[in-house]
Amino acid sequence: MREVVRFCATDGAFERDPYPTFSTLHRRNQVLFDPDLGAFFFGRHAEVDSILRDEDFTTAALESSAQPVMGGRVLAQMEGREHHLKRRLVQSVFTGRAFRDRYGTVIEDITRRLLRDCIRQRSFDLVGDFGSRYGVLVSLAILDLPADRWRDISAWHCGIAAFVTSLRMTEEVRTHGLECSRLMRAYLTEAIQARDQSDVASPLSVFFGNQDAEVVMPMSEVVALVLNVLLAATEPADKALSYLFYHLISDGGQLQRVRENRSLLTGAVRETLRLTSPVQLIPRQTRRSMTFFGQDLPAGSRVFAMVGCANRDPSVFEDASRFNIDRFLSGGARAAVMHQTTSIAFGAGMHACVGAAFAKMQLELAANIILDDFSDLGLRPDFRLTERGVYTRGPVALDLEFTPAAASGPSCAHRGS
Ligand code: 2IO
Repeated sequence: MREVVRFCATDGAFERDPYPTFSTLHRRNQVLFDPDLGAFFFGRHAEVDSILRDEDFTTAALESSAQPVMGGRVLAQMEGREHHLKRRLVQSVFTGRAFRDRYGTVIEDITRRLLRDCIRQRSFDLVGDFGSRYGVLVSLAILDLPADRWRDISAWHCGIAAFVTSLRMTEEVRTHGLECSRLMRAYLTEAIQARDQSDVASPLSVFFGNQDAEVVMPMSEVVALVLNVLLAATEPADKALSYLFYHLISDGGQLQRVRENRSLLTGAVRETLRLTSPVQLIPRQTRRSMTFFGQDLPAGSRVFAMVGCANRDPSVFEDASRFNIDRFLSGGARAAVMHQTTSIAFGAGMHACVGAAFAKMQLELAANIILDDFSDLGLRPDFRLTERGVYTRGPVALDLEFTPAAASGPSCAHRGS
């Protein structure tokens, strides 16, 4: 038997500084149990990886934690043929050459336009002045949804995300989340009805199924799927981008290296997602009673896989709490394989994030333009990093100073790759 340690995931101390808890879990053979939530928390890399790959850990918890605001089941709740077909559909729309050709410049344009407002100031907040707008605008763009109501959509998104990611739901969060969900779904239904049906390559057309489609969804399922994509693409975007720049700037040597050799950005993005994973927890529920890594778990136990903790496990990552942009790149092909088997930022197993490639592309596109537009970037001297969230987690703000680039227009050093 291993040691079960009482834990309160929602007491504020863990949210402020989870890192001592992480390192205790790495050092000792412990599992955390939050009696208030009735949930076990596993944080070692091997445990988290097993939970996510083992089908005896189900996603049934999402029925109460997500479905009420998603208006239907999300991909992660599906199994078998339905899961296979719908996942493949989403994958086909948001990956590949055609996707990059269609949306790459759209994402770049959004980034440039938002940065223009930031450049007018001497300093700006990469989260509040840029990232939160950027996240929702890009999500709307890749779904071919109009951008004019982005402020409402951003507010509804926050209410829905708070519902999905709250560990202990207050009545206020519940009511507000359900109201945001109602407004969001009404809006999406209308926007989807008004879509350009002649654009057969649009994600919305593809979701409705072309002539010989294997999967034909009614409106309610399309709305749920669109909301699933919208939420999953928006919620982590500003968090990942601001963490990336926080790490790069805090370690100025690496910022300079990336500036001069943009191909290093891929590794920097991956390393950011490992060191500060924007999605820290993934909920599961045991299908049957079992003994898991020495821990007895009754059937129906609530379990959280601590992704962010696993990604700092020193038995897997050398110098695990250091931001090392070469971690996944040195070693060529071997490193690429290593990365897939070691960082769990996008989950693992059959429900691993279907948008992982898109997320990395989006982050790289935006980061390249930010580096182009700001010839020097620094943290404002009075800035102190404050992170918020135990489920999804990110900097509350990132106050940056800069000297505007002398040349107008982007440099082309890294283009054409
Ligand atoms: C939307 C936490 C934003 C997903 C979720 C209810 C299901 C699923 C995830 C990620 C990120 C969200 N879970 N994306 O953890 O689609």
